[in-house]
Amino acid sequence: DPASSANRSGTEKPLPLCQEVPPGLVGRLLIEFNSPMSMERVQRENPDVQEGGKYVPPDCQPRQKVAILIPFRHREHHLRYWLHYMHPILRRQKVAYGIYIINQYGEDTFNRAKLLNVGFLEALKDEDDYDCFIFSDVDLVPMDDRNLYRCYEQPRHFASAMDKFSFRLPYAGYFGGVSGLSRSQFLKINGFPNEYWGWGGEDDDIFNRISLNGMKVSRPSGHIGRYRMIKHERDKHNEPNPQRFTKIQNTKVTMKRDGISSLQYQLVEVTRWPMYTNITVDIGKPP
Ligand code: BGN
Repeated sequence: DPASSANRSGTEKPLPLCQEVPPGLVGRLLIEFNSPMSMERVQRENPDVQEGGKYVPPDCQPRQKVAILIPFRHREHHLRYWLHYMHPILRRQKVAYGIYIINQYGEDTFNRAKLLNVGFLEALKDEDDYDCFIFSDVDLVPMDDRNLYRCYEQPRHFASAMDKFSFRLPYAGYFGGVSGLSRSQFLKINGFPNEYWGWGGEDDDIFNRISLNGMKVSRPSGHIGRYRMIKHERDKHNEPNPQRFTKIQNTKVTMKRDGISSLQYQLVEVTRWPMYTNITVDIGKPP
């Protein structure tokens, strides 16, 4: 039982609730992607992470249980950096968490938001008591551990100051990169759209869903919401989606039918690696 610890007399004594602001945070972090990273090193430096990339604070009772979902295909090198930086940060933040890589099977057009819908259902199949879902791109690492990876009263946009946008929001309604919704916030918007194939617009559709359902995005301040993005070439099979401009005009109508309620997919494989759980899924291809 993670909520208690054995004392000397052999009886169990309940752990205190984790503090609202974790005491061991260090603030601003040096993040760089120059020297290559190995999975052996990540494992060696994170011995207290359990199989499948799960962690529970040993010294206090966490306030939330967070599933971190990463849409993925062919970015192993980014994943090693991401895990290297994120496991220690998440540990200091004192939440219970699990890391899920949602790997798109095959080489058809990429679909980020549909993969994240799959991640939501598969994480809940794995552990039915996740309170909070954080959706992160694999190439984004926070530069400050005070940017707490948990859920808030309102849907959260974490990546408010990315280096590639000169540490500012590119526009007021930007919801890309790293975001987080509680289980009830996610269900209230019928999850994410399944019909955005290729790059762009799905994050704007999610922002629209949030606003249309009477919620308001919350963000960390500009100096805490800073991120480093790993530079990379444009991916194959993820070309800008020419339909995105018209699609984001129609969220109000489409969100009712297109979402977690209409999600269809074929699970290909679930593998529990030491540092993460890999879920490979066939999500089909654009019509
Ligand atoms: C926007 C994209 C987002 C992307 C940001 C930042 C669209 C929809 C038509 C305007 N939206 O323009 O998906 O996250 O840029 O790169 O393309």
